[in-house]
Amino acid sequence: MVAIEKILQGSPLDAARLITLLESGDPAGRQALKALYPHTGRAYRIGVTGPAGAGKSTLVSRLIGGLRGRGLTVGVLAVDPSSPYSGGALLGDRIRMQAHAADPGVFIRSMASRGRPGGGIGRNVREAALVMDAMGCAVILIETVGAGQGEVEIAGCAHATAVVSVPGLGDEIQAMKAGLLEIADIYVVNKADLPGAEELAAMLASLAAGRRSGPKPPVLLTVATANQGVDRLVEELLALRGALEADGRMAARRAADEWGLLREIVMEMAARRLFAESPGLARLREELGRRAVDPYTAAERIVAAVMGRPWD
Ligand SMILES: Nc1nc2c(ncn2[C@@H]2O[C@H](COP(=O)(O)OP(=O)(O)OP(=O)(O)O)[C@@H](O)[C@H]2O)c(=O)[nH]1
Ligand SMILES: [Mg+2]
Repeated sequence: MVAIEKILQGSPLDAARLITLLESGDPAGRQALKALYPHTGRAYRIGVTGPAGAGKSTLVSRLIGGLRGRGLTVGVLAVDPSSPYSGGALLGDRIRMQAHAADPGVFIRSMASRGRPGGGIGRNVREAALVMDAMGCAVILIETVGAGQGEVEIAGCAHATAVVSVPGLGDEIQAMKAGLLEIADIYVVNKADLPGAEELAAMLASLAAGRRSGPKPPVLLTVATANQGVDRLVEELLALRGALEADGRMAARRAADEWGLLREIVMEMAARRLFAESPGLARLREELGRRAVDPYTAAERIVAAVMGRPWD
């Protein structure tokens, strides 16, 4: 049994259990989310994304400090983390560990995007975010690495996206331009203590100025290790929330996110149903093995049988 009441009271243990259940695709997890759903819809989800080693985790640890300092509870979802978190700090950072380790206002969860049965990473991220929302996290930080399609998919689960880049990654910035930079609401140049930060910031500012639609993303410089520029970033992220709410983008993004989750649930349910073992399916597999039928005709037969009508 999933302890709904305990999750609503913010129990990290019960929330973690439910997220594990949801990751495994257990129907009990879905039942629990039905009960929790009316208690969700309040959290502000912020994607923090960028190339490996850009300092995202260090920055997220600092953001936790800044948000907690403003009395906000924080959830963190780290997708494919290479350095583990503990209680609001990167493992190994003793001072910050002491600061957040016992803080009940911080909930952290890691998640692997590869090798997961029955569903894309988008659904897992969205469901974990819903659980954190229900347990009372006011802000949810979603850390993802890279510059590929997966990150754009995860960014679709966030209400706002901060794209982190660092000086000295010429080629990666080029690669990021296409996808990630387009979805950024805020550009962060981290490791601003290193040479080339100003040039990178200028390049991003000109990129922002060239955007065809929507507000131009601000460019902020940070030194996460020294906690510099982080307070300004927190202010910008919170101000952004107000701006998104005021001009209707928040409502549109929430709606798109809900629709994205629904699509993923339907796909998963349909896939299960389509491939549920049956004598007909076994027969078809046998026919396919003998090349008595081609895969296209076989696929049409499965879909037609399950959906109750021929497929076009
Ligand atoms: N010089 C400098 N180093 C930094 C800064 N921020 C982070 N680092 C260092 O950069 C390294 C990577 O930091 P992480 O926070 O683990 O980076 P990440 O982007 O989360 O890395 P992945 O999760 O592996 O993609 C660590 O050694 C940090 O101490 C910064 O502002 N300046
Ligand atoms: Mg990291």
